[in-house]
Amino acid sequence: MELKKTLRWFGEKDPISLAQIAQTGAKGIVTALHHIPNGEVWSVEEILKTKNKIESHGLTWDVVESLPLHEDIKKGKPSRYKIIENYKESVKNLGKCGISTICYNFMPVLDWARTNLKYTLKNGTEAMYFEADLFAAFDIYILERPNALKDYTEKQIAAAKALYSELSKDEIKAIAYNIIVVTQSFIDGAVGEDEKEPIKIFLKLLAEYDGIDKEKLRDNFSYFLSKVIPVAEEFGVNLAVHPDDPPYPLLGLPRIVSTPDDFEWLTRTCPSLNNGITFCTGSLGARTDNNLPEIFKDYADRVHFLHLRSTKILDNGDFYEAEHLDENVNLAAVMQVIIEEQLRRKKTGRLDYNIAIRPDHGHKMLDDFNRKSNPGYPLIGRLKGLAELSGLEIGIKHLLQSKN
Ligand code: CS2
Ligand code: MN
Repeated sequence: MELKKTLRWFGEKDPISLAQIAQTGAKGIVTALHHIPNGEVWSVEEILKTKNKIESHGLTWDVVESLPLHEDIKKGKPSRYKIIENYKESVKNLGKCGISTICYNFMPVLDWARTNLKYTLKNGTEAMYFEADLFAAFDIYILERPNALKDYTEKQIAAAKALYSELSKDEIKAIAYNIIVVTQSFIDGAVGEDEKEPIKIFLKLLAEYDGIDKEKLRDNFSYFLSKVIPVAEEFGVNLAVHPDDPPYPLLGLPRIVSTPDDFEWLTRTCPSLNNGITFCTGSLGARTDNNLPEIFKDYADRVHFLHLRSTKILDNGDFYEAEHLDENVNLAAVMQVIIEEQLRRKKTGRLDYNIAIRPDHGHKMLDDFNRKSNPGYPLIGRLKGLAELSGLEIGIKHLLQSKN
């Protein structure tokens, strides 16, 4: 009885192939139909094409990441009706094809946010870094977001100003592009020719959330779940929301999947176990007040998928993605509660005890520098993470068995 080891594959455009992934020790694939525009139906035919391709490499398609949520759903626009109908159709089609776990997120405008995608660590590997003052400088001085000053302390504003004054034009552009293009590529893709255009588009996207506070966003989330979860139940599909990354509000946008209080709300608003969680330790671990093994235990029965990696938080509010078993997240403690949950599921006859895990992001290292990859998704760095997690699982299982 093993946890299902998976790696993410970004489809045909991913510079890393299924043939390469098949050699890493992963048995399963996490992917999406990236060629279908957000909001449109995933047909059985399209799902099966990808499923068959994956299976031809001796792998299985275990998790969809992501069946993305159109911004109109998060904003609660009237157009959400049709988009949610399409979402329900995709859920149904995935269920029919035997793909029963769907990861998605409910972060407005942004997905994960970092200021530096290539932070070099002492050993020469590269990690992704979030510099709090630089993010504030981006918000206040590069974006010039209206009302941005209200969201920072005087000390933060002074630090942001000092940082900004030292930046060259190229550096400013690079930071804006890192933050905007990376996050936006997860929304709609394209940015135009005009240099300033990404900033203009981005500000417009932010402005569309004027008047949408935490309560309103929760209402819109609740509405979505009330429509989709009954279909998920009927077709044996589990939805698994990914936590906010980082787990706190950014750019004046509310974030509602960050803390135990949020999970409590999520469970209360839609108690069905098909309304589940992607337990991402790297994201949740970017807050020191999130006790990960405790949160996991409280919501274990609705964790359908896991992203496992660590985060190193610095005193000044910065953080970076640490080695998988390192630093602020105690992955051994988390692995132990995962295994206990797996045993509990087995005992109580639940069929979904081989929970899928993936190493989430990885450091760029060694041969990764000779090969293209999406930010956070190099081959060797993730292979290393997967191997470490597999060893941890076997070690903890061995210890638990010898105790009993
Ligand atoms: C993912 C996120 O790449 C990642 O780190 O965790 O981009 C995203 O939030 C998830 O895919 C869920 O939609
Ligand atoms: Mn994650």
